[in-house]
Amino acid sequence: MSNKKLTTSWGAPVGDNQNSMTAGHRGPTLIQDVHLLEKLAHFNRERVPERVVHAKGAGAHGVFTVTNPEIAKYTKAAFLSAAGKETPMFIRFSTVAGESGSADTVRDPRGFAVKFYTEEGNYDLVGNNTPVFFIRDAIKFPDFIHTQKRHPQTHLKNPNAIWDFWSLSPESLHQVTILMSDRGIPATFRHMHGFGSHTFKWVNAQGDAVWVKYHFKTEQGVKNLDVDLATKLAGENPDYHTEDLFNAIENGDFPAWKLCVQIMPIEDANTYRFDPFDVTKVWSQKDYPLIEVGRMVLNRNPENYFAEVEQATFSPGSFVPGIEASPDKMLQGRLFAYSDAHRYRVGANHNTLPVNRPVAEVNNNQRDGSMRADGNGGGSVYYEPNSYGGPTESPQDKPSPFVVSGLADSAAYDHNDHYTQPGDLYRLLTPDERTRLVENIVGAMMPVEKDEIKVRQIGHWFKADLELGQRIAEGLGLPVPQGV
Ligand code: HDE
Repeated sequence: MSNKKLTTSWGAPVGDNQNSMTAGHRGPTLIQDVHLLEKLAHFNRERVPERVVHAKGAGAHGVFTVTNPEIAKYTKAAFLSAAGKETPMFIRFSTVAGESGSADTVRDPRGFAVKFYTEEGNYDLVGNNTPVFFIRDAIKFPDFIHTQKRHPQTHLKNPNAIWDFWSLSPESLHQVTILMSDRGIPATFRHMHGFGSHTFKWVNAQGDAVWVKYHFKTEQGVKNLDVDLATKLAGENPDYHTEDLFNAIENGDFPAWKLCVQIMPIEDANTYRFDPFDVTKVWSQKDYPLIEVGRMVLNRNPENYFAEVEQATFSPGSFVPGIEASPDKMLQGRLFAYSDAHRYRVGANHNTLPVNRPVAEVNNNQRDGSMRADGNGGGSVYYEPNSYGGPTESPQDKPSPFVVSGLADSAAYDHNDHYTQPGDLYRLLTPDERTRLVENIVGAMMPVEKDEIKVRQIGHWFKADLELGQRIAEGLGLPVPQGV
C-alpha cells in the first residue's frame, strides 16, 4: 500500500478515483467533479503529433569516449580534443516510412540519430544505417516520402508510386540496391552500422578545414533478418527491435560502436571524380581510409519512453565549434527542416526539455513561448547589445568563412553516373547475396501495375550490371529495354 496520496495535477488529494460525482445515487454526473473533468480532458491530449517520418523508434543513453589522440588535429570540437575524453550521449533508432505503431522488422532504412551532450552545446549527428540516400536535393524529399506513405484515396501502401518515383529518379539506384539487399532488414538495432551519410566540414584550432564522412561500425557484427522470419516477426512481435534493445541494455549487454571518419583534404572536393557532396555516392575507402575517432557504448535505458524518446528532438543543424555544414543540398535542406518540425511537433521550447537540454550553460535572449519551464531567463538582461553585463558573442566561435562562386540558380548536379556504385555493390556480393537481392527486387516490383514503370526500372538495374538487369527482367517476365 503506497503512503503517497493520489492527487490532481494541481496537487490536491483525490478522494475517490473509482466513482464519478452524481446528483443523487442515480442522478446525472455533476460538472463540479473537476477530478473527472481533468482526467478525461488530459487523456484527450496525451498524443503529440508523431514524426512525419521515422515515427517508430527506440532510444537509449550512453557515453562516447575518444580513443584517437590525433583526431584533434582536424577539429577544434572540444568533445574530440583528447583521448579518453568522455561525453554523454543519447541515440534514437527508427524505421522511416511506418507510423508510430508499425512493425520494426520491415524493409526500410533505419534512423541512427545521435545527440552528444558536449561542453560546447549539443552536437547532433542525425544519420541512417546506410551511407547514402535515395535523393540528393531536399526539394524532392516531400514527393519521395509521399510515395513511401499511403495512397491518398485507398490509404494503402502503393508500390506503383514507389517504383514510378525511383524509376524516374535514377539517383536513387544506389540506396534502392542497398535497401533491397540483406541489409534492408537488420537483425536488431545493435547489429547494424550507422552513418552520418552527408559530407560535413571539420575545422581545427588553426582554422584549417577538411571534409569528413562519419561511420559508426557496430562491434556486435552486422547481422540481418531472413525475409520470412522478418515477415513472421512483423506479425507476431512488431516491436521486436525495440524489445531487443531494451532487454540487451537491461541485461548489461551494452551495445557498442566504433566511430570512424573518412577525411578528404578541402581542395580535393574540386577534383574528385564525382561531386563529394552528392549524398547518393560513397567515397572510396581506398581514396580516403577510415580513421578511428572513438567508441560509443549504450548503457542506460530511458526511464520514460514518451519523455525521453518521443520528445527527443535532433537537428543536423545542432553544430558545435569545429564542426560545420558542407554544401550538400540535402544537408542544407535539413538544416531548416528539423528544428521547424520540432517547433511544430514538440514546441518552441523543445530544447529546454530534459532529454534535449544541453549540459552546456544556455545563455540567450530567447524568452517566453509555450511551456517555458526553465525560469525564462528570470530578470536577466533580455537583449543584446546591452550595457548590463549580459552574455556576449564570441567571434572566435564563428563558423569558418569560405569562398562561394557562380550564379544563383536552381542548378542540377553536373555528375550523373548513378550506375557505377550500385553495380560495384552488386559485384561485391556473394552469389547467395546476389540471388536474394534479385528475389527481393522481383518480389517488390511484381505488384507494380504498369509494365512501363517496371521496364524503365529494369533499364537502370541493367546499366548498373548486365547480369543484375537480366536476372530481374527474367524474374518479372519482361524484356530488357532496347537501346539500354
Ligand atoms: Fe530526415 N527528417 N529528412 N533524413 N530524419 C526527420 O524530423 C528531412 C534525411 C533522419 O529519431 C524529421 O523530427 C528532410 C536523411 C532521422 O527523431 C524531418 C530530408 C537522413 C530522423 C526530416 C531528410 C535522415 C529524421 C521528421 C531531405 C540520413 C529521425 C520528424 C533533405 C542522413 C530523428 C523530425 C529522430 C527525421 C526531414 C532526409 C535521417 C521531417 C527535409 C538524408 C534519423 O524533419
